[in-house]
Amino acid sequence: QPIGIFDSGVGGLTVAKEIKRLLPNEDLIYFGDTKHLPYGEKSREAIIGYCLKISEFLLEKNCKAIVIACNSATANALKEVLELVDHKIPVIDVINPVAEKVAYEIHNNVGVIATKATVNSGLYKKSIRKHNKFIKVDELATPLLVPAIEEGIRNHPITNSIIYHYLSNNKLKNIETLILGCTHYPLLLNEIKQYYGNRVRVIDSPTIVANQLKMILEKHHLLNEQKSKSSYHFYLSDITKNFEKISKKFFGKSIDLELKVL
Ligand code: DGN
Repeated sequence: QPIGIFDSGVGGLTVAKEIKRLLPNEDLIYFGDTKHLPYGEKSREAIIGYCLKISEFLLEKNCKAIVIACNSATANALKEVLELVDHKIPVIDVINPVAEKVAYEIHNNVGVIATKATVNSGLYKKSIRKHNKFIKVDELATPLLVPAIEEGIRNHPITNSIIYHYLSNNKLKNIETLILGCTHYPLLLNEIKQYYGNRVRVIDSPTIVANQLKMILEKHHLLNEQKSKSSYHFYLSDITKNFEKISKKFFGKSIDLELKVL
């Protein structure tokens, strides 16, 4: 049985890539809702509607676990996806495992950059402070980053200016730890690290999420122990050039991309 992973576009590939590395025997189905991108600008109701349709599709595909590889989807539709799935299979999100780890391991000021949909939900702050009331968490919406990444504008003065514009914001002035609260952002990790140098530690969210998935699969005896050639299947609600490019870079040239409008 495959693991189902979804995001609005290429962002979830940063999580899928880590899952592939950590769990090389597993088959993966990835759904990129490129037709409805960016989720970060959509209403809560719209995001819930997209996430429920995708989750139904992944259940039909007989997935043994679902990874919501999108912060905007987690922040707005986690409860609804959990209700739909109704404990039939595990659901892993990208906010709670990261928030929990940060709450226990970090003792300084934490900044979160994310889409508007995620920042408006306040879920990072709530989840971190549920475990650690003393941590200071500042969240900043950085909405121009996703369109730049989806346009494939990386390693470029335009993205560096956008990064400078956001990271120099007063809200993030005193942080010592940064959470990339959008699964697209690790694609700009080098540029973000360059801005900070050694001053700020950037949390490696995709690795935390992949480890959490592994732990949950182990707990439910769902890990695929046999060494076989794994299959990776990609469904997209709109096939875009940038998705083709990035998915091939992460998963190799021979992957299938299939159009699937839900
Ligand atoms: N990758 C998504 C996230 O983690 O929030 C959002 C991308 C988007 O659609 N704005």
